[in-house]
Amino acid sequence: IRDAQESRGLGDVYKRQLLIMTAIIKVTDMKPLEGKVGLVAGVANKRSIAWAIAQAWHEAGAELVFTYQGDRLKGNVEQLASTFGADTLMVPCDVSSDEEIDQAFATIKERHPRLDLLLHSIAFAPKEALESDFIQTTREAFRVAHDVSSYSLVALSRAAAPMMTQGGSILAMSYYGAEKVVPHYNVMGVAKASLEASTRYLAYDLGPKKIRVNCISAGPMNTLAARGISGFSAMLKHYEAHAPLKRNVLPEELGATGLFLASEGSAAITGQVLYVDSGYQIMGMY
Ligand code: NAD
Ligand code: 0WE
Repeated sequence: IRDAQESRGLGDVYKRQLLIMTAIIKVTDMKPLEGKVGLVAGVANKRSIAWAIAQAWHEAGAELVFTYQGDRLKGNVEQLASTFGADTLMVPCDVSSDEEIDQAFATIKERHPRLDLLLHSIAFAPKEALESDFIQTTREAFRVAHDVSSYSLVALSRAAAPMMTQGGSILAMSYYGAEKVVPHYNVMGVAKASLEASTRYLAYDLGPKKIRVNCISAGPMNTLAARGISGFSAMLKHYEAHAPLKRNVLPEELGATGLFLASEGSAAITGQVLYVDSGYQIMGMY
């Protein structure tokens, strides 16, 4: 368009039109996240929700950086992320350590001074806290659940925000247990309520910098974090029977919503929790 404006001569009408047409074709041909840089935290394996959203972001043209919890997951993440290119940056980052977060962002900043997208797809509570009654939650289990599953969003957002110099989109994963009692979800439900409230306060802080912060609240997904949770397959069956859409959610559907929340189509959406749960959350009686 600037080329077109600068071609001034009287005989240049056609040349001008041609340049405008070329610019329009270029823009309409662009993938929605072309030129964007995204940080993805929370890939453990190919079933991870983070991986589903990373694939959608990648296919939309984003360049991605991955953080992983520790050496135990390094191999998995390398195998997956290197399919996006051998030079894909992967850095260790245990979010319960301020030093690891600082170190990770220092490394990321060297390669990518600007960041546009951040995905937080991380949760942990000590196993016994998800097995006993909520009332038995220890001070330590409560602390760890909130530290890893909620505070980490604040910490990662604070590190990422100064790099989001052209605005940005921050996305975190939540679950229905944040707003209603889901037996055995226990302290994780309380931590998700904290994550969702943090999303709103972060959205308020970062709005003036054109950084949006939202949550996807996903229906139950068959991932590593769900494995070993007793009665999990019964939960999948329950959604099939009772959710309005009478089916469970597919990973690629979380990818599609993750892409929407990262793209211009959601430019005026911030501080929200978007349910991607086959409609389950609207039900009052089943
Ligand atoms: P997942 O096990 O694939 O992902 C969880 C991730 O958290 C792992 O990559 C793990 O390494 C990471 N993690 C845990 N502690 C960490 C720490 N200290 N530092 C850094 N990373 C740490 O399981 P998932 O189901 O993909 O979970 C991703 C997110 O989705 C979580 O926030 C979870 O609560 C949420 N979610 C899951 C479901 C479900 O049914 N699976 C439903 C709704 C929301
Ligand atoms: O957020 C989650 C699970 C997160 C999670 C999973 C584990 C298992 C291994 C957090 N901490 C741990 N700690 C471990 O030691 N989900 C939304 C999946 C989930 O977990 C449940 C659910 C659902 C759904 C637990 C009880 C009831 C329902």
